[in-house]
Amino acid sequence: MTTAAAPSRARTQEHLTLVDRFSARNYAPLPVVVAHAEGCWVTDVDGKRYLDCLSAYSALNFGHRHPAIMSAVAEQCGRLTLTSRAFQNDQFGPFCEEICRLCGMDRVLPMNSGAEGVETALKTARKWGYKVKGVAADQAEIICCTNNFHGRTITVVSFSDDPQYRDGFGPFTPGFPLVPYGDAAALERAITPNTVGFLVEPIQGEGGIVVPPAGYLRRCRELCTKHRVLFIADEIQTGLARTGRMFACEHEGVKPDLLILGKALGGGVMPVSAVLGSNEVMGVFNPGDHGSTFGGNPLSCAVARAAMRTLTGERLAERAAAMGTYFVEKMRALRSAKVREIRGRGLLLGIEIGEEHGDAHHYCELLAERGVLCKETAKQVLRIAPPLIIDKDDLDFALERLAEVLM
Ligand code: IF1
Repeated sequence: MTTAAAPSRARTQEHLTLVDRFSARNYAPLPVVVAHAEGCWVTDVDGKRYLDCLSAYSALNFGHRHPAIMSAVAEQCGRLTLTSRAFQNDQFGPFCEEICRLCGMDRVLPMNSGAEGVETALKTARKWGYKVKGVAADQAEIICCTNNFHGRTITVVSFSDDPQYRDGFGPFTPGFPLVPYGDAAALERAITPNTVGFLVEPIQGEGGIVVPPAGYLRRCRELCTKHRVLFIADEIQTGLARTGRMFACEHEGVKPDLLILGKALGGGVMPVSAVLGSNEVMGVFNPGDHGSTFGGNPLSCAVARAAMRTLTGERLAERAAAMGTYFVEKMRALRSAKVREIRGRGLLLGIEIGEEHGDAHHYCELLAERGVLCKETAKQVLRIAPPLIIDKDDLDFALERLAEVLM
């Protein structure tokens, strides 16, 4: 009896060979070479289809090439793409108004990558510390959390506690003491008269989809208010409907002093980040203090406006909450002996694999063979973060394959 020929992976192999020869080896991606994508599905160069359960680490909350976002891109590309901030452009003012209203903040400073947004928030907090709070020059401290991930610049990895993210990149930027994530008492003990900010992820993504204890964010908010420390929420991954609310801080009724957005703000098209705050905090900037060539460019403003319209128009936060509840219930019903814990909020979910059953990357490989793409986080955790437009049929496709590899 002849067996069906294994599907050709010739084109895939061609691309893997090119990348191996010419790219720096700063990643070890799954051997999947994507050529086309639409909605929640991608197709590789050899024609194999996969359900995308990573969403480019939550940058694809709307799915791939969402029609409303793509038409905004096409329309704007037909008129104007870039001016620099040396001049104004007709997308910038409306973008600023719309994002401030969405976030309930007075002012916004737009940047590009998430790390640039984090750096901008750190500079804002330090400047506010010196100019408004009255901290002595060069003494400002910003408290961060263990197990954090806020990007890859030298200052940001200066306060990482992951040896790999720091190895070979010193000397590091001072002024960033760490406290255990989830421990508000430790935060209070770490605050000094020089503390100007507290930087926190409402849920730690790369740290392993770690949801803090109930009340933690609220208690930290109270402590920041009491000690006049800026509560800085890094919602680059958790924000914009991913966790079932527009912002993850809303799960505890917390309003940050500085809000950092990125990833999905770019509509799955281009890097767009933003820092938002009150007039008092964002008022520390004078012309020439800070900026970037592409920050606030007309194309990124048009894409971000379309992204915000889509988030609210398609009620994606409610959808993420409902689909996330559906997924977790079905996943728990499997009662897999290999699964130690299922955690997260909305469609930012982590499936922790017991160490005796191998690491999460192994299951990512098994799932990719079966047409589901996801990525491990913190070695033992399968991160499940599909586009927020996903429906139950596609979630069932993922659940069936998770059952195959975990039962
Ligand atoms: C990589 C991780 C996720 C972020 C938070 C800032 C940034 C990120 C909470 C910086 C970026 C990305 C970076 C990407 C992989 C991915 C990631 F695994 F690295 F940690 F999502 F969990 N704050 N996260 O999650 O934003 O400069 O990348 O636009 O570097 O491998 P960026």
